[in-house]
Amino acid sequence: MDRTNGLTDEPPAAYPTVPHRPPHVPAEEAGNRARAFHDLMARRRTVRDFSARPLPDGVLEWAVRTAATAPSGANVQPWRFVVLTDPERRARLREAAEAEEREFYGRRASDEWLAALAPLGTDWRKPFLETAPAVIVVFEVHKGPGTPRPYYTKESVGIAVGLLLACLHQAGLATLTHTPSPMRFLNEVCDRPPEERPAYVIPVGYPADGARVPDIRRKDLEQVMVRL
Ligand code: IYR
Repeated sequence: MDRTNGLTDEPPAAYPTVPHRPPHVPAEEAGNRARAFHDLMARRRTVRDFSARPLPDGVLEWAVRTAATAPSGANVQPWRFVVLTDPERRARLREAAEAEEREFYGRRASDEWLAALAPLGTDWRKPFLETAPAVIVVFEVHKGPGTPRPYYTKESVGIAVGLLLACLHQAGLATLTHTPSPMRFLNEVCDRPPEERPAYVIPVGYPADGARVPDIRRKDLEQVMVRL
């Protein structure tokens, strides 16, 4: 029987089932566990100043494995995580990204968009693409030779990236969710085929000593949750 896990054009007729083994959390502990996770995640911040301190062995691999546990449409798992650590490759990435960003900030972005970004102080310069010890470029994998048609691709990849950021954060690392636009240059920089569409560029590393972040606030629960 074909047991290819939906990764080819020939899906299996039906998956066999196995008992579900969720982690056991006593009901009286659930609130504490949820709150502890919140307190950890609330300290995650997008960082733009990275140190060159190397990453501990194995963390990137565990983070990508974690991301790859995300739910996906029809279990197609339509993601590719390209991990760039080679300095020469990251220099190419920076050069190409900055060329796009110069166009974005100088020409393409509307005044409204630039005004929305102004409080963050971002500009076309992307030194973090070289200073961070690793950059993960996340691709959506669309239908191509040897890859099946995915469903809910953006949703699936977005959830995977959420898990990736959460895993890296709880390992003590900082990330930046960078979105150069347009992104097609990333196929060439990362040697990926056209059915793979770049979606996120994520520098990973330790924050620089004394790194500062904007004093932004998250919305209150009442602003984001509606009870019916
Ligand atoms: N991609 C550009 C611009 C940018 C857009 C948004 I929306 C941000 O939240 C931050 C930056 C850049 O990376 O600078």
